[in-house]
Amino acid sequence: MLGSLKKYMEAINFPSYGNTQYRMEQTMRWYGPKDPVSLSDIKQAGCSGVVSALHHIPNGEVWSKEAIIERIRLIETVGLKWSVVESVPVHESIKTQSPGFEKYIQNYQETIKNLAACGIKNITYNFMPVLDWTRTDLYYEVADGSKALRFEMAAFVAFDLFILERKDAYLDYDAETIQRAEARFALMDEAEKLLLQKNIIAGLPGSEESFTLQKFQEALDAYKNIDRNKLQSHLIHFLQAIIPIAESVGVVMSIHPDDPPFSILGLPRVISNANDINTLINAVPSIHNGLCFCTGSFGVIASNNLPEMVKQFANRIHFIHLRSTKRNELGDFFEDNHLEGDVDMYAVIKELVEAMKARKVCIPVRPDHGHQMLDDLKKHTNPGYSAIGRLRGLAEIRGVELGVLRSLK
Ligand code: CS2
Ligand code: MN
Repeated sequence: MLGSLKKYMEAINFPSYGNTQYRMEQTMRWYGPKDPVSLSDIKQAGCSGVVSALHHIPNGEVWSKEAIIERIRLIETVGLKWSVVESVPVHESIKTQSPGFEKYIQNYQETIKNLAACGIKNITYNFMPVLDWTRTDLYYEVADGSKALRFEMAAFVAFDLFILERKDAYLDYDAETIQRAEARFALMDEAEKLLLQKNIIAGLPGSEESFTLQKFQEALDAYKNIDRNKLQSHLIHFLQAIIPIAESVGVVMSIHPDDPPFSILGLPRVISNANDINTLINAVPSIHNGLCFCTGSFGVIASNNLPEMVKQFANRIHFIHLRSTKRNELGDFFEDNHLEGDVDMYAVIKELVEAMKARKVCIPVRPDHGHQMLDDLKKHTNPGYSAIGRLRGLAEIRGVELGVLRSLK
């Protein structure tokens, strides 16, 4: 990894300031050949690597070496590197431990071995029940006219209570929240209701699942008897099965935090704060049991002190997602510009720079989402994954990193 990064830095003639050989490895997510953002766009954004996954392989199946090599070839043809796999999805049966789940764990182990055999050694996954990341609004217009992703609590609760009509959902909310949801729902026309439903259950980019309302309810039902402790024990069981394999083939595994980092639709959450991370580390201490440090996800909870968390888990952050959210007292949040919002990006990057220096590694980073802006607004884009918004985010992040590095000289 270091070798190719060094070559890249020589190629772009990056001057050496003190410890600058340990910089973040700049990447963007690439969804594969159908992604409207091309590999050469990503290269021009200044990236040396991409984050990719074989989305066409059904969730739970083994990724063959042939399929992996095909993807490597595509990426390397333009002079980029496949830095991180995001994600090898964890099949729902592993999360619920329903009959036959052992087979899916074996398949996961095979995929880890196949990726390692092809030289891909950094894998991200998440352990969110049913849904990957969740938003209510994919085109929320911010003050400058660009569009951002947003989670609006009243709309979300309205979906839960009045569209999904989940049994016992009322028990999860206080009277004020229910009232706000009623008022919000009363304002929605049919088109808005449909769009809201689609945004929540039809699968955002990167999610491997997409549902109809009925199938969605069935998926939720699978968690009827699974509380937080149980889900946590299923995660630990999974880690105990895959981390020794990852270790034996030199792969680092990184769990992505819950997004949003609180319970939704009565589903349990197990990776939302430092305590949750500690539980996993105590159960499976190997350094291969790592973390994808997503500031946008952790940052939604005010009590998560992000720079402190970087310091605390510095040894096992193998992948970084940088993005900032802006929350309010109602539980809403939207994705702000990377250097604005609630995340103290300077302090986070400073800690990351320290961590890389101490560990003598370059950790891959991606601007996790960006606004739809400028020409992006006229194009079909994957919400959160347009070229220009992420380009802006990455440019700002790398500027902050350079400033930190120079100041440490
Ligand atoms: C999302 C997710 O916030 C995010 O990073 O884009 O798709 C995320 O990549 C996955 O949950 C990680 O497994
Ligand atoms: Mn993320």
